[in-house]
Amino acid sequence: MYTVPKLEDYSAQALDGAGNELIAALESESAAVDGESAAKAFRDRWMARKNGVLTQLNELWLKLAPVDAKREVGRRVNELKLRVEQTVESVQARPGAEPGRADRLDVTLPGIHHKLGTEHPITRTSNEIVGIFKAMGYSVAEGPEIESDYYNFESLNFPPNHPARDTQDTIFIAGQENKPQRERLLLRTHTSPVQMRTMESQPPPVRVVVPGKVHRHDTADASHSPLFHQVEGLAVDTNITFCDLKGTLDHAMKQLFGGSVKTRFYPSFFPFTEPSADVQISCFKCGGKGCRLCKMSGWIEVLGCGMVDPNVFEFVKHNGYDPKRISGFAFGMGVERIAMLKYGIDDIQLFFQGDVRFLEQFA
Ligand code: 2NL
Repeated sequence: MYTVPKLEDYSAQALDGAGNELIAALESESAAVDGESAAKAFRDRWMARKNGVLTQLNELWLKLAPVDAKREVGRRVNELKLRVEQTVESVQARPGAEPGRADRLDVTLPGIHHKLGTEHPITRTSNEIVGIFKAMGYSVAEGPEIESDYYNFESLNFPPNHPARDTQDTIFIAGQENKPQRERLLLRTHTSPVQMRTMESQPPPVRVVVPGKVHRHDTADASHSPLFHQVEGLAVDTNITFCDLKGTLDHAMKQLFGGSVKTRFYPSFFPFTEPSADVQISCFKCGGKGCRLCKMSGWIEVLGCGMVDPNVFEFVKHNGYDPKRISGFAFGMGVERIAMLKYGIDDIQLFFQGDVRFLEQFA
């Protein structure tokens, strides 16, 4: 440990040497300071009025200096004093040196609680729907959100320029005018392209459900969103009938909304199914008597379905889908719509805003 020596030689060289020794001690001791109490001891050792290093410099160097050296020794002592004060100040400004930090660790305090995340209600609803069909032997497929015109439209019996395409409010990728129409890229408006890809990759029998994001050029409001989620399904085999469709979807709706709901199949139109139907469930809120939820009708529309149009099978005929030999049904539902009904949510935007006050209600 450094102690202030008495000076015998007052040459510039000797004063340099003594000053450098003091600075070296100051640097190495300040580097070793760790924590609040060490910082305080460091300050006292160097700056205490009584017996601090600076006081000793005054006593041993300045006061004992011969008259002709006093001026030069005083100048050097002042420089060293400044240096010591700056070092002490910087040591006390270190994090952990100020009162109440590193030296006051209370190990009995509770830990920092990190909140666990949870499944988004759309993910949960999508998984629940998919799970109901998995339990009936369906497999699950996913596919690209950027699709070709061929898979999104042409192969699904929307011929080029057919007005049914207008109902899809499609978002197209720009700058593809020089490509043949069927190769032009777009954001898929439904997950049906994945069923077409499934039929291309495997012969019948097929039982598959396809969850995923879909896109429509819609302005957002309480019931519309330009991005939403679908679960579609497809069953193809020999002798698949409309009865199979009804039984399957009736079972799925009872699983989803409760055993006491009834279903009815209301005539509709989709380009890719013939015949087509909208599926309605009896109102699970009023039991069919009529209320605000079912707009006094007793019935709520929940999905669309139908028997796969033979024109669709023509596109995959070479892969075992000869419409003379096989038949199939298909269906599609909007996941947001199902979730809004199940959880009594009146604004679709809540699913996309990420407001924790909304989301934590599903935790
Ligand atoms: C709805 C209606 C539907 C389909 C989707 C489909 C797929 C293939 C062949 C035939 Cl590959 N059909 N999908 C069929 C009927 C209805 O969705 O309202 N979705 C929200």
